Amino acid sequence: MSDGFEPSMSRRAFVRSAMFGTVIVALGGGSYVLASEDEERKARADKRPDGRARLPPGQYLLKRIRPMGGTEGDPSPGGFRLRVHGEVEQPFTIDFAELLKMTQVDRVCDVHCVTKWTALDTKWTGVKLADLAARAKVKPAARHVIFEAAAGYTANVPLREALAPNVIVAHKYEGVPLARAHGAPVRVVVPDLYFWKSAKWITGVRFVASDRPGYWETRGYHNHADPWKEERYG
Ligand SMILES: Nc1nc2c(c(=O)[nH]1)N[C@H]1C(S)=C(S)[C@@H](COP(=O)(O)O)O[C@H]1N2
Ligand SMILES: [Mo]
Repeated sequence: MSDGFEPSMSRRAFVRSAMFGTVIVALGGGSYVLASEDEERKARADKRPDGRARLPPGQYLLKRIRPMGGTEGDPSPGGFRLRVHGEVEQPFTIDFAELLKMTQVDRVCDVHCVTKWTALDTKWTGVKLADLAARAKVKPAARHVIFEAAAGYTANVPLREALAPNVIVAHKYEGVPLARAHGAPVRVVVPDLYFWKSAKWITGVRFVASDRPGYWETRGYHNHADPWKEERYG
């Protein structure tokens, strides 16, 4: 969540006009690309099919997602195991090959980071979380989903929102295998909540009856994380 590049509005405007379209290398070493003023203006005016603003309040626009760090897991597909468990009738663990045998979907969606960048039309390939839930036969008692990832990272999402058709367990970004920094070999994408809910280096999906605030939710961030309500801090 930390960010070596947090310009004030005026400084950001300066940087934007001087540097849009160019790669900026942040203090942490990750690089990212600002969208042009024109693209940002368009996004601000645009509405989603559900009527919400394309650019949620307080957000600015990047051309693509920016690596935000975190403690990486084993990036090799060969080492990948995903455990689907908790309030389910048929818990299971699948490896990378088995994940690829499930129905694959492409999703194009906007993602919004609490550090205020948004990337539009990001393309992800993977398996719907709803398909994993159906395979495990989630019990009626389940109310929340806990994403479990490398080094003990977790993120909680209400069950109803986790089962939305745009929530996927992704192994490709923009048509190519996930980069290590973005969660290789497999991450979650929950586009309609701030991006910290989208656990990288995923190891488990746990269905629970009572909520369990995760890594950032227990460190001052909002339990729900709706970008249109600016649910940034708890
Ligand atoms: N396992 C794990 N997943 C994680 C994180 C993390 O530290 N560990 N950081 C989260 C945060 S704060 C953000 S903003 C997004 C960033 O994803 P990106 O680096 O692909 O942009 O990943 C989320 N998923
Ligand atoms: Mo973040």
